[in-house]
Amino acid sequence: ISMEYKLRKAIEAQEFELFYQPLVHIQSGEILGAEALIRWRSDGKLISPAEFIPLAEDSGLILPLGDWVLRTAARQAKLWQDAGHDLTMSVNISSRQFSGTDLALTLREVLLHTELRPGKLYFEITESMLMGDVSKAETTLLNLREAGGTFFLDDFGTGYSSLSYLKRLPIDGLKIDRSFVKDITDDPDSRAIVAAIVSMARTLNLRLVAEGVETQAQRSLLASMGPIVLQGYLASRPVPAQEFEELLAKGV
Ligand code: G
Ligand code: G
Ligand code: MN
Ligand code: NA
Repeated sequence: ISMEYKLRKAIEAQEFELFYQPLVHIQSGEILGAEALIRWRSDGKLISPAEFIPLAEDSGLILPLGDWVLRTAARQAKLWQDAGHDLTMSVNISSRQFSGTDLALTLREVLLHTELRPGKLYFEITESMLMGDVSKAETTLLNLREAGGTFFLDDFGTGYSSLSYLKRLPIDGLKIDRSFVKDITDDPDSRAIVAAIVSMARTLNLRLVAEGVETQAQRSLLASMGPIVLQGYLASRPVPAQEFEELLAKGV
């Protein structure tokens, strides 16, 4: 049986779950938001999105799957909002979803139905989705922003970032790729790259998240560089919603 067939069946059988990883204030550790990360529970074991997202993209199955992710994450965000938590919710958007025509429509509908506070739903997109036809990307972003979306560039620094498109496009923030964070304490080049990103973000008025923060040393160094939101195993791995609620109750 082909993997595509299994994936199609899994969508019908609703074998997917979202895990949530906290985004925290770098000094206080207060939970500011969550990134929704999809998991496939197949015969009791969890399959990583790294194994099926590429196939879902190639086959077009990412469209129904991405739709489910957005709706499910928004519904969860609403539950947490109703429980008194003021959190952002980040959702990864794949390139086919981004360039398709339905995303703005879905977003409008989702925001209308869930009554999430404005500006709380973040879309993570990658630099590669913006390259090529920048005018088209600009139109897409403006449509989505009008529908209520906020945009972060994921894995920032690994793509072909050009200052001109960062200035031109309606992007709200950057997520510093974890490959730079990983070496930040030992490698002067990584440190210099992160410092440059921090300075550029300040100039362009972009928010910053550091991905993959695993140690206190990385956290201290990042905290000394500027206002950066922390994400990574140091705070928590991605966890099921119920465990995320325990983090909200106990702190990270
Ligand atoms: O959570 P994990 O480290 O296993 O994620 C692996 C990759 O899969 C990451 O690049 C992540 O961005 C991507 N990913 C996780 N969840 C989703 C999702 O809901 N949609 C898309 N398009 N990608 C996702
Ligand atoms: O590509 P993207 O940034 O969306 O990937 C997110 C994934 O990165 C998460 O799903 C998670 O599995 C992984 N991740 C999150 N925090 C850490 C970390 O501190 N260290 C490592 N190695 N991976 C992480
Ligand atoms: Mn992401
Ligand atoms: Na990401």
